Amino acid sequence: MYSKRFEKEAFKATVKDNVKTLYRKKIDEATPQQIFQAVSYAVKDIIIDDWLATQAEYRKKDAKTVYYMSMEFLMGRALGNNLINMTAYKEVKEALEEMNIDLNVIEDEEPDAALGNGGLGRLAACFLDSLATLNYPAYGCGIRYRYGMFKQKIENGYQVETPDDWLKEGNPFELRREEYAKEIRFGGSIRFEKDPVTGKDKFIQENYESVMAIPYDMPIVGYGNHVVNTLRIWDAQAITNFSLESFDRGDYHKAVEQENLAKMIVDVLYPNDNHYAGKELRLKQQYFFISASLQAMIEKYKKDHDDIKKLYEKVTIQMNDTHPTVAVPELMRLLIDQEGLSWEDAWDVTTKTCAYTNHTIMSEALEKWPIDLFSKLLPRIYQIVQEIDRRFVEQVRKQYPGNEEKVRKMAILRDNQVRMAHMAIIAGFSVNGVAQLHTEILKHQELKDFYEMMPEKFNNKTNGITQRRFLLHGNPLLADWITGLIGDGWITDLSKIANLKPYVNDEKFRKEFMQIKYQNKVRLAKYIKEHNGIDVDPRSIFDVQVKRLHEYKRQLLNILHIMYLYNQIKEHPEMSFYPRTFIFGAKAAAGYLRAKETIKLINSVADVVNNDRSINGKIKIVFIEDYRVSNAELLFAAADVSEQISTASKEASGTGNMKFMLNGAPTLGTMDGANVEIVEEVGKENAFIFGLSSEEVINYENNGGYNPIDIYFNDWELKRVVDQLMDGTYSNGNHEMYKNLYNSLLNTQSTSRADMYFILKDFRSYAEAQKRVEEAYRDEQRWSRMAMLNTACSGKFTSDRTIEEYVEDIWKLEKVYVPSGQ
Ligand code: 26Q
Repeated sequence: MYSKRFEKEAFKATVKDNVKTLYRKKIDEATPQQIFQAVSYAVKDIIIDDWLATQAEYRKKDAKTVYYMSMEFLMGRALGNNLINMTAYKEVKEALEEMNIDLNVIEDEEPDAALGNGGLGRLAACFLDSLATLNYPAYGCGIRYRYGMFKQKIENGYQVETPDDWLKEGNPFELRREEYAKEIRFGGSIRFEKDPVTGKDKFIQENYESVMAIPYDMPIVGYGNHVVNTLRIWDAQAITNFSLESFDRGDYHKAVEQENLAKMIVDVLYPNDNHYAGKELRLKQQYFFISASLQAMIEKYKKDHDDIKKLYEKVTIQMNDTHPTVAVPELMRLLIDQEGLSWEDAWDVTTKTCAYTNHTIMSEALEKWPIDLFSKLLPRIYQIVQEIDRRFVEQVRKQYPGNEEKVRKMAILRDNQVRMAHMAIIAGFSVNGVAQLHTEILKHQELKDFYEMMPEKFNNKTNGITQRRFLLHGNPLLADWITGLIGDGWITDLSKIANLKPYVNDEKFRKEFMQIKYQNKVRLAKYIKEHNGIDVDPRSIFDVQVKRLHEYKRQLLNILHIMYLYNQIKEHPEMSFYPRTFIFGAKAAAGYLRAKETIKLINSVADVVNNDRSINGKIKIVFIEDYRVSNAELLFAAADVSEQISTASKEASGTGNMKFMLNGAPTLGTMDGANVEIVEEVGKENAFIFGLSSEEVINYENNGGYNPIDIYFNDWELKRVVDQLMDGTYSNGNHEMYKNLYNSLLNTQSTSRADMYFILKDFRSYAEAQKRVEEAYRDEQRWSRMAMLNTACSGKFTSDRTIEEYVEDIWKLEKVYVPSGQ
């Protein structure tokens, strides 16, 4: 497709040229980083033509556009992915080989764009890939954090966070677009005036602070279709002429303050996953990128349309969780104060434009801003929220006369807080959960009252992942093999991967499948040797749990079980045991004590077990430092077992589970989130399911929890493991090191229930499921069938399917076909 532009000699010449103009060097003198830059600029140069052509075509077709608003885009690396989607990866690899350059080495020079925490941010990235691939006009709108997700170092077994200076060497794929800068205002007060001419109310913000928002655009390349969409992330800059003015007036202080405000706002991503922290700066970030994005959106719309009341015909806004929900009152403000619409007309437009996705039911993740903080920072926005709330409460009272309980439960403003989820639901025309089970829990538990009042808004959109990154790029051996058998249609239509099913019955193909898995395990073993200095045997079972560290995800259950296995092997050296490599990767939020203690525990157990010669290497434990998108690709490809062991009802969907499945790793998990649908697709005989159901968990919770003490005293092996947290076995005799973990399991502290996440309750069931894993793995025929069936049944879990459902049910977009830009 792009083969003309990637005519080898021409491409090689461009790379050489770039090295010369950028660094005044010959190619053989250039560092790998310099070659990365030179190659990336050569690639960007080609992308630009299609980028122009795409945007021109969208404008010509006057196509409806989705604005995907998200505080997080966990993009990972761009170079390899762009080459993949331009269908030029192999040609470029060859071209570089002829210059004695290894593309994989060059790819490793690129820092991950880690502008997100975990699932929610990576989902946004997968959605952008699918939107472009499916020919849909779309913008991703977010923040250009100066520092992304922190880099994790493990020192003495503890997590140490260091800043992620991802822009240090420059980002070759971004485009700064100064000319689209927007002013954003914070604080001050609102003066009310009647316009003498029109007689309309006017709201004038005074004594505010302001910053300029400068957009940086990143190309989002569709797979083999010449579509290039845009991820627009905003940087902040002080308003220079304003500072000068202040300086002239002797207000030097104010000028410096504005400079600082600008620096602060986009400085760093909040590294909390599934946890709300009511920090003023976070609200500033939210309003900053939302106001800028909406101003740009309206400006663009008005270029070609003159009736702002029909805005919703040409744009739709998807809010990625509540983080961008200030879009609701901000859109109202722009429509009323700037565009002169009445409240009713503005409300009509806003409620036809905004839609909301919920990603969690964890109460500690719900965004509730103190009114005091909110109204001071966003005085005009707060007035609008008050009016939205007033009208909504009026409606509730009308529909449920005398039922003040409903008002108390459903209002936006209550107990001196602004409840963002309520605002999103009230103003959104669509409210969706991210897996079937999650959506059902929303409808019948968490958001019951809203569901009863407005059932038509609620819908499910089960998450998905992009097979372009997580199979085609991350697992080239398997990708090529699949293409050899069933053709390459799966790359843009993953339902076709079901065509592998007939081959599952043929031992020859199962052997080949497992041979590829083995090679990927060798590749990972090499990475582990380089990064951890640990020798792992690629013939052992690679059992992988990689995800953010959170109590509800229960890494603690996994490591406690490993401690239990180790005790057993020590006690019965003769017992049969299939060698296992337990692999963890996880970042803990910087202030999350129990999460950090869990990381230390994993590393301490690893130290003891890995160095115990007496167990003959039957168990190895590896903690992958700095788990991120780029090394995740290696891990999924090499995994035998996918650990998805959250407390049922707590994991909204999970998306790592899908990446493992696609790469042929059966799920060991609870009936939670999208695991339920994975089992539905692959059959429960091809997964290892254990533990309480979500109903049972919710039942216990509604009745004050359960008592772990009985379990503790009635299961001596489990008791021994729990006691080992306190007896110094894994802490060189220090009895304090894991006391927070110990207490979380057993102590009935006044602040929270003991074992809130049902770890002891589910322990035996988990251990039995692990036994079944071992048994299944020993039977090569059976295991290879299970593994291959997982890949063959993963068709549903492509983000392409998810996006088509969003388009059909919520966004109502039309596909736009783009001629090549060359
Ligand atoms: C909120 C306020 C202040 C600071 C931070 C936050 C914050 C940040 C990130 C709250 C939540 C998040 C991230 C949530 C998240 O990643 N949720 C995951 O979303 C995935 C995609 O839908 C699901 O698959 C996961 O189950 C869900 O946990």
